[in-house]
Amino acid sequence: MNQVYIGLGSNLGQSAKQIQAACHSLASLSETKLIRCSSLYQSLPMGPQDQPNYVNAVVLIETELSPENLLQQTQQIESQHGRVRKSNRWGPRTLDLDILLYGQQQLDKEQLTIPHIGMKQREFVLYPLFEIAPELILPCGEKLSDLVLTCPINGLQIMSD
Ligand code: ROI
Repeated sequence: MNQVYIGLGSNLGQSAKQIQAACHSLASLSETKLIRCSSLYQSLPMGPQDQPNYVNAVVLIETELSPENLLQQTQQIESQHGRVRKSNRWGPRTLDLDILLYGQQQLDKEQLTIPHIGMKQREFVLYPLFEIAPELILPCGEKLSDLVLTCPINGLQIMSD
């Protein structure tokens, strides 16, 4: 079993519902168990500011799917949830699923880089991840708790439901 952390984000449509539905979809993947879900967080857009705030979360799954196979599955979930891939890389989206960590593996392929590029600087990844895995050590050897300490919170807020 591989422990895999996935980041979820949405800033179009009913974002909180999208994220919750995506968790259910992840839970029902073959050879996969949903282990833990963070709270939902509201975050300010990184990148162009003329887009709505985001809802973000992080989940832990255990899976036998390979990284490539899991990527296919997460992309399928994205399109089932109305994601339209646009050339505008940093634009708004109904659902974004990012494979953040796949066990201690490091992977650098055209389609897939693990650990996810940029995760170490993103408060909307680090804080939800810390909520569900406070003891985590990244494949580079850095402690998640150290990264969180040096990452500005930038308006990130836990959403109450
Ligand atoms: N900004 C926030 N706050 N949350 C995201 O999930 C997110 N995703 C993105 C970009 C456009 C980089 N900005 C984001 O892809």
